[in-house]
Amino acid sequence: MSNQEILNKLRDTIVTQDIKGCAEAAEEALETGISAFDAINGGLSVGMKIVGDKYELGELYLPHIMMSAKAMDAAMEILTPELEKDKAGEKIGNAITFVQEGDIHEIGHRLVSIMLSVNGFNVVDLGTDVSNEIIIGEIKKFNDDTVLIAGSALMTTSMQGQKDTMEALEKEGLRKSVKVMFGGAPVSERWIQEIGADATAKNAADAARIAVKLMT
Ligand code: HCB
Repeated sequence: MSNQEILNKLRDTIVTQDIKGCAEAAEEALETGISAFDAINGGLSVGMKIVGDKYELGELYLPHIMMSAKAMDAAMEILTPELEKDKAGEKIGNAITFVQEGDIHEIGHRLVSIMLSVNGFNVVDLGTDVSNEIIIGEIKKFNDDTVLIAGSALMTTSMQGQKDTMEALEKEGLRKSVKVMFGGAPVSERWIQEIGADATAKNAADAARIAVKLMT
């Protein structure tokens, strides 16, 4: 089987919610020499995008999406240790990652957290549904040392919380020491400018590249 066929298999097992098949395809990808990174970006993420589109068209329903997410988890369990093997030796800095309050979409957030960690960040992962009080509390633990925050929001409602985070940073006098990157499907460059954040990224690899740039 060619590399592209294996990537397609990863994609299709996400779309058809084939949890066991997805884990097997992840193993097969690694055995064939496909990097964990390519398996995620060229296979799993492509599948998840198709699932999202099908959900929007009413061709798939919530239970299907939940099963696709489980298939992604099964593959990520196999691929994550491989990503961590490529961890950069050089330490870039500290990063706090989270999903905004009210939002439990964690797949993209987890990918971003992993990619930051692999690229030299010491990552404090606060998980999903995180309030601004908790975010501010974590930032304060760094005592004015520069820290990157990388927040995700997948819904237009939770995206509003990013604006509140910016206001809280200003109010607490923390804005100067914090680099702010926000992402998630609804987040645009225009939104980033509107709320006065520093950057966004379309995927986890870009997020890591941009984060390194912001911190160096
Ligand atoms: Co969910 N859901 N969902 N969902 N869901 C979305 C997000 C909709 C767009 C689907 C739709 O209606 N078209 C929609 C939001 C609409 C809106 O507000 N505009 C939606 C809705 C409405 C809901 C519920 C309210 C449904 C309901 O209950 N009626 C509910 C919300 C619950 C809640 O959060 N309170 C819900 C639930 C679910 C699950 C649980 C079934 C499941 C999540 C499972 C999980 O995470 N464990 C789910 C999923 C999977 C999706 C879709 C299909 C895919 C999201 C995903 O994982 N994408 C999504 C449709 C879509 O996005 N097109 C749909 C794949 C990842 C890899 O992409 O964009 O998250 P990503 O991350 C990228 C990128 O954005 C960037 O890098 C990542 C990696 O490449 N990035 C960053 C992300 N964060 C970054 C941070 C940075 O600093 C920088 C870059």
